[in-house]
Amino acid sequence: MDSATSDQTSKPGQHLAPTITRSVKVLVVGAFGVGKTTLIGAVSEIEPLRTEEMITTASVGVDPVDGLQGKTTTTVAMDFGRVTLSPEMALYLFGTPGQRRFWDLWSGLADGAVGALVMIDTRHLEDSFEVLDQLELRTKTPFAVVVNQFPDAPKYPAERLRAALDLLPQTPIVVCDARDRTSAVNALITLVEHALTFPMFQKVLA
Ligand SMILES: Nc1nc2c(ncn2[C@@H]2O[C@H](COP(=O)(O)OP(=O)(O)O)[C@@H](O)[C@H]2O)c(=O)[nH]1
Ligand SMILES: [Mg+2]
Repeated sequence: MDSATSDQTSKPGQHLAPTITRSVKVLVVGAFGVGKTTLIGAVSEIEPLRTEEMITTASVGVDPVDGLQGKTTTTVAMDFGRVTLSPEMALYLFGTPGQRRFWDLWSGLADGAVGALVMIDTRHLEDSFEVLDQLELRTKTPFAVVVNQFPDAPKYPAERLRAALDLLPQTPIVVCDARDRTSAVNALITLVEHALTFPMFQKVLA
């Protein structure tokens, strides 16, 4: 994981390095407004593909915006980006909408993915219950929980979050700032290392 860890602040070029031998798919999931688009934008070496639409009056009452006063767009399909984690490995990131009306997409999107980053905002923990339930129900994907630490959000010790979210002892919990590339790349490395503990992914990732 040298290239990402040695220089996480600057993004490598647009072009995929010729040394890359493994391309793996990772999902980025989480409730509305947790920072999925922000995280993919912060890490992606290619111009992230975004499919966002202005929040219209049609989504008022459907998409909660408490605490997200600056948020004027909502992801209607998904975000896509790429990050090179080592000279050999590139991750392709698929940010998938968290709203209930998109849940049916998840199983298809999870096909072939080695893992999912589940983003959490501790101001709206209850929104994460549904996301975790649906992820477990619709996919068999290993996941890591990433707390996107907003300044006014409560800070809980990892073990309290583990209990509140009913996570297994081995599920990683990391705190990150989705706007910060180093922090977001570290969260992705944690996820890949976790996925490596699953025998079915050892061939793909090692
Ligand atoms: N303070 C702070 N704001 C953030 C952070 N991550 C995202 N935001 C803001 O929170 C809002 C929601 O983020 P967005 O990435 O659109 O969420 P998504 O719905 O999960 O894609 C945006 O206005 C971001 O600028 C963070 O780590 N800290
Ligand atoms: Mg988004």
